[in-house]
Amino acid sequence: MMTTESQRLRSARLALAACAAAMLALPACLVDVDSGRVTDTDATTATGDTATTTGADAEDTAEPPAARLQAAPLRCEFGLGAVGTTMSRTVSIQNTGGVAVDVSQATLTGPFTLGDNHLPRTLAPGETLALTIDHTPASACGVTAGEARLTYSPGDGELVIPIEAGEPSADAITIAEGDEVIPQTRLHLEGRPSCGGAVVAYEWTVAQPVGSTAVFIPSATVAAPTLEVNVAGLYELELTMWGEDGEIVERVQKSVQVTPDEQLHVELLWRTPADEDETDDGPDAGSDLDLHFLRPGADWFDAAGDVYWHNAEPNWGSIDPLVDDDPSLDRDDTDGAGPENMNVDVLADGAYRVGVHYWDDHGFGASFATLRVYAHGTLVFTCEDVELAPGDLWEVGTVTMPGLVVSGSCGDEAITHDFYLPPPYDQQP
Ligand SMILES: [Ca+2]
Ligand SMILES: [Ca+2]
Ligand SMILES: [Ca+2]
Ligand SMILES: [Ca+2]
Repeated sequence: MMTTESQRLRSARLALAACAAAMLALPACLVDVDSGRVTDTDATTATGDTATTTGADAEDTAEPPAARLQAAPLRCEFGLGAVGTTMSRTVSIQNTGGVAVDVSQATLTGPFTLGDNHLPRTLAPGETLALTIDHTPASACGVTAGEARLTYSPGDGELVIPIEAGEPSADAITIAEGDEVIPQTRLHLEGRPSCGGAVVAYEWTVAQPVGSTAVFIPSATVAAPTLEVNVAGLYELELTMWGEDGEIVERVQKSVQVTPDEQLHVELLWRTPADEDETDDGPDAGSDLDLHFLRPGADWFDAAGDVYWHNAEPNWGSIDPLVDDDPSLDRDDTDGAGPENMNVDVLADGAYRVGVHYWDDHGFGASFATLRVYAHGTLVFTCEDVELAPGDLWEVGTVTMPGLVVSGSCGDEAITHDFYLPPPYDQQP
């Protein structure tokens, strides 16, 4: 839920930035208030585009003409200013409805004041009012926000214009490991207001790559949690810090790009619908799927030629430890969700096989596996949500050298049910 909220906020921010840019290029541009962040709570029903109609035309329609105001730009942005120096911004308010509108008052929240706006005032259809808003920065960093709320009649109308000043500072979040890391990095995060000030509550959220189930340790409400990023892709962090009076001291976003640095990175993730918490751990906390990677000619569960949980770091190719030709299963997960991943830097020529075996469901039933293959950090092969029952072996495909050519199948024909386990695994209860 937090993730969704965070994504929503981010997309709204992007949309507003685009709008502000458009306004700069075309100052006369008016945007329909119904489609933007500015809300028009006009109680009457508009009968169509009445922006240029007059009161006389409106008599021809069955419904009374709508009272309607539009703001341009949709949002009042101050940006960064000198501490103690007052800045002014003007928002153009136009009567785009079919009748005269009485603008009774404007109320502001946040550290913003109205300029000399001569309210109340009556606007004829098409007429424009320049609303001036002032702001005197008290701090050189962080973002402060508020809104201007105009009330008008007829129709108990209300027009809300968001106001924002300052610039967010990404410095409010520090990440000891940096913002470009490899999978399986435990990030050590710390939040501290870039302007100083007391913080009494923290809330971290993260938008994760699909399938990733990383959680903040010990919780998402401390100043300095850790987060283990195991899945390749973009993790988008957001931190909100509150002060003693319940006000937001600072809200800041920062992204971390997780990119495999080996020649070949094979990643297995899964979800198990019957498992209500796929992030907990313990011997029976979740389902256990396994990634397998076979060298040319090897069989599944072949102790020397199959890289899997029982043979996580074999010595392939040269016996010289300085030659980087040994694959490794860098993460085995036994309690739901994964990921598991296999990495190798140098592969001899031949066809290597990739497989997924459903070892034990621990009572949770069917799972849906996602397998991704990265070559030199770039995603080159994906199968999403392949349904597997306990005992199934999914022969995903092959990686052929030279050329690192990946091919495979996400379909049922690639799955062997009740796969025969060679000794000693056939003794599994
Ligand atoms: Ca679980
Ligand atoms: Ca496993
Ligand atoms: Ca070797
Ligand atoms: Ca797990």
